[in-house]
Amino acid sequence: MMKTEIIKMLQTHRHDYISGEEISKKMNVSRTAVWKIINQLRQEGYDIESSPHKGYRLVAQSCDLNQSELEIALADNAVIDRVVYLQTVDSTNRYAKELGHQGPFESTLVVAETQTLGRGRLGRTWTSGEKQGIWMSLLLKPSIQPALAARITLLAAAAVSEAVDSVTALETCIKWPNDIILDHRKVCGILTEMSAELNHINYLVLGIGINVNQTEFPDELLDKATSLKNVGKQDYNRLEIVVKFIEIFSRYYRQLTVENDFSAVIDYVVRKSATLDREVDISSGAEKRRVYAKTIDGNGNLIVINESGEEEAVYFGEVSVRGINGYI
Ligand code: BTX
Repeated sequence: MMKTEIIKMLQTHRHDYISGEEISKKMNVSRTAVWKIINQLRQEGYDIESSPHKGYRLVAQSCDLNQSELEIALADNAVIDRVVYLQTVDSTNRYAKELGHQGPFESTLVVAETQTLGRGRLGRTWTSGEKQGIWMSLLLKPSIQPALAARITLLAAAAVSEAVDSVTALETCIKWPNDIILDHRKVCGILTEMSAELNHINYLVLGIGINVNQTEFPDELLDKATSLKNVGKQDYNRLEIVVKFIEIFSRYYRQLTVENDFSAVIDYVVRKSATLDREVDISSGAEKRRVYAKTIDGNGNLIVINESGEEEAVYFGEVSVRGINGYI
């Protein structure tokens, strides 16, 4: 995309002017077209100086989420082909599923500044305040058996936790299989949806909501939810977190789908798990049982000691797990 190319040129000439003529020649467009794009970039938050004789100069980087920065971050990415950045949408998962429904698609990252109908699992609501968090979905076609698709959820949980810790220096943990916890509260939720045949996946949508800079939550979430800012007492850069997440996610995703290697994810999840070595309640529909969570096996299943003292594997997607004291 031309806008991305121009911002890249300005970035490589950082601190120097680059003439409108040079840009227009390289891009093969008129100088008026260049001027228009420069104005769009300014609206996206880039501080670009212009001088009648010298041309344009990038004074300050836009450091928030926007289409151009996401495209630059994804330019050499081997997993994600395309990005759609939206100001508002009902749900990024719904949007990505529609792309998947329409037939052949490229792997796409959908990011929105706000969702009017953000969804959790089982039709629950996900609060997605404007610019306060990262509300995104990845539309993918993983070359794995549908029965193993839940691995992608765990993989994403590991990648979110690792990315957040690395950018913020906070310490998150993972509540198997799909929540990221900070200071005993949920800071990120993951909703995986897919369309599949018996032995192949048509598309998979991985929806991720990360609470970043909000300081207020609706009353009913006060004891369950938190944000990075609530705990770290500062604002965090959402773009940096998304870029780091994509880098780590793509590495794990290729290990799983190309090399069939899930071990790095499992190691990470076991190390950072909030669920293990304790009694937990697992519920499936109306049934609720109290078991001891022992470990996570190589396939990502939770291994528990059940009521009869026997070891049992609990599969993803079947249950919700609760600590017996409080949310985790
Ligand atoms: P979940 O069903 O595990 O969690 C939903 C529950 O979490 C809600 O019922 C509520 O109690 C609580 N909750 C709601 N909003 C928040 C919040 N902002 N922070 C913490 N807790 C909250 C988890 O479902 C999966 C959530 C996925 C959200 C992403 S955002 C991008 C994508 N698009 C979309 O519509 N959903 C996903």
